[in-house]
Amino acid sequence: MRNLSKITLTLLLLFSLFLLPAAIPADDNPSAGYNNYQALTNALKQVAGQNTKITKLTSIGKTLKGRDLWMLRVSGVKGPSPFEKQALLICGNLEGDHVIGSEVALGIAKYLVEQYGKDEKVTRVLDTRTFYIIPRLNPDGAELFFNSTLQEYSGNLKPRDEDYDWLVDEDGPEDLNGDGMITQMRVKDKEGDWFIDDKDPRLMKKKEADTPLDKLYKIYTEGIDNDGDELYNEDGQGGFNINRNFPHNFGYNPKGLGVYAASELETQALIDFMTRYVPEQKTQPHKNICGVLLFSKFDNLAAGTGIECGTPTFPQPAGVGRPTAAMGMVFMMGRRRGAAAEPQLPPPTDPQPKKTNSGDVNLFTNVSKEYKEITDIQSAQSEKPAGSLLEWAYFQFGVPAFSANLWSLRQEEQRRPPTKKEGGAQPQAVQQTTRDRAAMFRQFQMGARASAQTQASGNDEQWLKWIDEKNEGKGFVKWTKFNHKQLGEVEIGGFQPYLRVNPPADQIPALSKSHAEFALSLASQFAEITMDEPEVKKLSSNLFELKINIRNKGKFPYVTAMGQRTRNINSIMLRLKFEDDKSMKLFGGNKRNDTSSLDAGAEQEFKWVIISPPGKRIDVTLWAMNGGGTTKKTVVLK
Ligand SMILES: [Ca+2]
Ligand SMILES: [Ca+2]
Ligand SMILES: [Ca+2]
Ligand SMILES: [Ca+2]
Repeated sequence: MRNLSKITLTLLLLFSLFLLPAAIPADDNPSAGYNNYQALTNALKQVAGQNTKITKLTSIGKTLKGRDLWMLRVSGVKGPSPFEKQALLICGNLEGDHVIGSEVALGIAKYLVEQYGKDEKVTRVLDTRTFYIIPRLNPDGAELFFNSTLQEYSGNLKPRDEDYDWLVDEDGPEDLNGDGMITQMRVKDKEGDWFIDDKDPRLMKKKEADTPLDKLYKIYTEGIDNDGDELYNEDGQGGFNINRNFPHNFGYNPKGLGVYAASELETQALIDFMTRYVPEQKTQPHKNICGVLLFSKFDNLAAGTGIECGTPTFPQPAGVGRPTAAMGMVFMMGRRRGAAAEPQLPPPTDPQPKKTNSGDVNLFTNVSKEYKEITDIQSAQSEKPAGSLLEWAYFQFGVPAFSANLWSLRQEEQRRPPTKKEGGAQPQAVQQTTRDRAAMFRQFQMGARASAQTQASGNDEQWLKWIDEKNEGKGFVKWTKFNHKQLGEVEIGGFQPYLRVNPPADQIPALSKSHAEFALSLASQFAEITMDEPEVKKLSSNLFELKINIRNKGKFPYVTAMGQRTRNINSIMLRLKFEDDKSMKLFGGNKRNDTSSLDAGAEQEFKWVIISPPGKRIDVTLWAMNGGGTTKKTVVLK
């Protein structure tokens, strides 16, 4: 009996050891140094509490799992109200796995609050501008980054039937080798599309016409076929990538069940925040947003300029014969593996604008140039967006919209002389760490030849090079044989989840600082509509001419060319109010004049002839919701 219980205990112990997920060493865990939802919430409350005169933390909505979508408003104490100042919306982490976006947005918020009243530029910009910072628009999806088993995934975890079999979330991936990560399985299969690279056995390459059949492999996400439909891990924890859910260039599929543009709570909350009408205020309080800065897997600052829409395609379920690096890849336009055939062509008569309006090209080009100067990020990887906030903000909301990828293989120009210590990297805002990964990364950036044009498999090669040369060989799970109960002998291996999406946390301070500087510069360029001192000319004893010049002192037009096309405009209004309507009359013209836009540096002259006894007063009001709010002046006719 004693022996038996000993054996049972040993067996139990062994069994429990087997069941325990092998946690990744803390040092190598990609989420080390990142904030999970609770930590982010605390951090935002702390930043807001540092200076309550200039901050306001509110929740713009809740996710399906009840998490708040935090929005921190930062606006200086001077100048007009936060609702009247031209505003920059900063939004990150729409793709669940792109957690770096939320960290940099948080870093910007910290920088603004800490430097207000200390740094001259921060103070000046905050006294004339408002920042709406929404660091994490997909907190449910982001929480996966902090799980004990790592799986790269972009969606928001809303249960969804991804393979249209009327079952929901019935076949997710499994960590078969117990290393705490969902990676890939490769299996010899004559019908496969992949073969092992001759030079690097880690690397899988797309088959060529002359590849021998016995060298071909199929690639699956790690796991078993739970529902016996011969598809592997085709329907795991569900949801939709918020950055593909916006109502412009949305990728629909007639078979799609229950997914439509702005179907997700997070998408709705953001659109509502930007456009909602508040009856008590008789206004749309956030229509003062003059530009959007997004942190996402798309990049139109270093990877290119302007916005060119991609072909909207509905995500296909993962499964047999379909090469996906992980379930998340299905949703990750930016990082889909391989030049997989994309049979869907854009509908020939799609009425949606898909390219930067020619009238706005210069604006985008100038901002990209400035971004590269400020951040020293000279290139980035990006695919073309479809259904992203980037597109909706520009093509529908009508404001300039920018997105920075923050972390991808880059090719840096060596513009500054190399420093001894870093052998070519420039140190400006880079934090020194014991291993100085930032410097190593920068060196790699200079050597890498990756670009948006590179094939996905080419990127894999570059990432392996980065792992070997700059990351101490860490980041790739070596292919190892595994006896799969359904597929027979397979090998499990591949890139560690999140490696190619989020940088090591020691990059966050430098990225935050450079992007805070860029955000400040971007916001300071918004249109500023001002009025010159009104000029009164006496034409006769009771006839006066009033002349008022309004001008745009900003570097951006009051309304983009795209905004004029979509008519999402708050026109510039100039209005006269007479002291005495009985004795004062307009000789032609109108008391209220509306102008739809004013180019950067442009001015417009308004003239009235007024019949009035001398000495009468006129109140002049200039109102420009996206140009600095209300300006009032009083004129005396004499
Ligand atoms: Ca299903
Ligand atoms: Ca695994
Ligand atoms: Ca299945
Ligand atoms: Ca499975």
